[in-house]
Amino acid sequence: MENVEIAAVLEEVATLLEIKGANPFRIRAYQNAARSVEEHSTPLKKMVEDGAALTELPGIGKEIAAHITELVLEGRLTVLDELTAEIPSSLVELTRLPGVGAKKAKKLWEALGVETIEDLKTAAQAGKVAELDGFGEKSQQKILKGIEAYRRRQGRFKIADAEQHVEPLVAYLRQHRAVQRLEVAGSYRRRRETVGDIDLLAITTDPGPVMQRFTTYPEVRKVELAGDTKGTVVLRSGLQIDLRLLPPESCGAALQYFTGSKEHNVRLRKRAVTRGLRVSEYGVFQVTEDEAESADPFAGTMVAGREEADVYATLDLAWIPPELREDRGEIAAAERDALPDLITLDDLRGDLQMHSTWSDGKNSIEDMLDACVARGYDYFAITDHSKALAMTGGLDAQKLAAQWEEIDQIAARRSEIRVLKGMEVDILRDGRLDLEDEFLERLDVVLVSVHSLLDLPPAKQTARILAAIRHPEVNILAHPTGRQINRRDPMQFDLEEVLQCAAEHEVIVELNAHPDRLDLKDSHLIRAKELGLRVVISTDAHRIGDLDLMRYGVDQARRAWLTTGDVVNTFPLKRLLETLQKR
Ligand code: DGT
Ligand code: CA
Ligand code: CA
Ligand code: ZN
Repeated sequence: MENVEIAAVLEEVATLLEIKGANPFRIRAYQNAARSVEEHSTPLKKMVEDGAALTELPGIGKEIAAHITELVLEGRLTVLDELTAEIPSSLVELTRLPGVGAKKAKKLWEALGVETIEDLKTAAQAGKVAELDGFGEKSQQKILKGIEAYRRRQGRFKIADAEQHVEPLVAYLRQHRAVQRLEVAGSYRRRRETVGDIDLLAITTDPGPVMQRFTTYPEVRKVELAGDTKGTVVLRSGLQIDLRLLPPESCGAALQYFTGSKEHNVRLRKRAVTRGLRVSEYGVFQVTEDEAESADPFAGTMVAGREEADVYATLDLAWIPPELREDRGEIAAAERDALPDLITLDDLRGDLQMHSTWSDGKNSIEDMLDACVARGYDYFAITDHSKALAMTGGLDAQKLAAQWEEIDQIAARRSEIRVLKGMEVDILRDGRLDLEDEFLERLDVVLVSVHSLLDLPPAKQTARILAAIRHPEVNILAHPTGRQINRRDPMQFDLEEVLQCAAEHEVIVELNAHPDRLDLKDSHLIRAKELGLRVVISTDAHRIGDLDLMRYGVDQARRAWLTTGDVVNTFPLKRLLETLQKR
């Protein structure tokens, strides 16, 4: 159990006591203890295990020390259990809404039976909140607005959306003379598909003016915290930004620590302890037993801190690419010097899914060709929709044949790149394909995908997809789960069975690089690789600019440990064509 988790439990007890109407001194004691625990740099869990006196910490008396010990050793807390037997613990969340304190939460619960945010929304929409003593129409509206904003905050930003806000902020901060270095850490640096918040790191010997510049950034809507070493703001977009200020000698250690993931860091720290080292955001320190428990984060002898690679090196590990830092075996691999040689954007030689004006794309085939040449590709595939997608102007066999004539003409003039004839063929309800076999046979690359009836019963959906990928002409299963991040859940079907069948029939699975899709996602790709499947990273471009989305796909591929050998569009043309020529 981490210090932050202990602090959160103490905070929860404080809020429940407040709702209950307990003695204010008692409430304050829990709040102070929570803050003290959160700020303490040694894990309290370790202190408990070593029998150290928790009462040495500021704000921690005998009673709360006993609670922390119980929490660490038992994983539960009697006083919390007693409180939640009386008061629903979901009321704590209610108090995070603007205008709802402990007293009001209690009133809403007692008078209207409101226990959750959802209950509160229903009651407010029915006008019941306005009727309560001490609320009124105005505060009812405020609550409804607050719920909306809270929900939005809970939501995670897609990485591409976050970039829109992060890049200008980073540029703005780097302009400041006191900023020696500025890096983005957290899930953003690990290139997760969505981010909860942004963790910035500024290296400076003059923190005051840097914090000042941060909090006065024009896009800031709210300053949550502006301390000496840490600041938090919420931008107008709703994106929360944490900024930490550190001295140059801690730069690498801070970058390591705040990049996470938390699970990765926990494993790393365990490794450090067995070597008599203490790893924190300030550095790696050789410590005696006493120093290991010291409240001074610089206790002991500093053995690393300035460079991130040194943090790993002092733990006898190779530097680990951020995308791998999810505690999925990367530390064991780094120990054996067996980290994968991850794919990079430069490794890609082509793009195998894009649309043109023949269906719903915005650019002509030749425009797309120019754009692919500009990106240094050796080949690309035009893969317009088939006729079942009527709204996209999907092509029937006759139109497809006409498209081939155009492709042949262009190819005759433009030998600098190879245009592959492809199609994104719809998988019909019963698993048949939306194009006749004699045309499928003549395509260079056949993609199949589900665009309709995404909510078939799982067994039917699975059978439908299996039937399609068993077709001997099929090369690629495009955007296999159909999800759209933060918008549409993946289809319900047996992905494992589909992956196994794809492996058996030499069907390549797509990693759709569009940041709204990223489908398959990292964990699925890891499984695909285990099953010996090949992957293709494609942009699904509908206009020239979309071709640049490739990098999001590469990020996701790196998170899945993929190398060039796993990804077919890193292959030279000849090898790619052989791979597409099944059987
Ligand atoms: P997010 O923001 O939900 O997308 O995910 P992260 O990974 O960016 O998480 P965040 O912002 O809460 O924290 C940033 C990094 O700081 C995290 O990846 C690792 C580090 N960190 C935060 N809390 C703890 C902690 O309690 N223990 C350890 N070891 N590291 C932590
Ligand atoms: Ca974060
Ligand atoms: Ca954060
Ligand atoms: Zn599609």
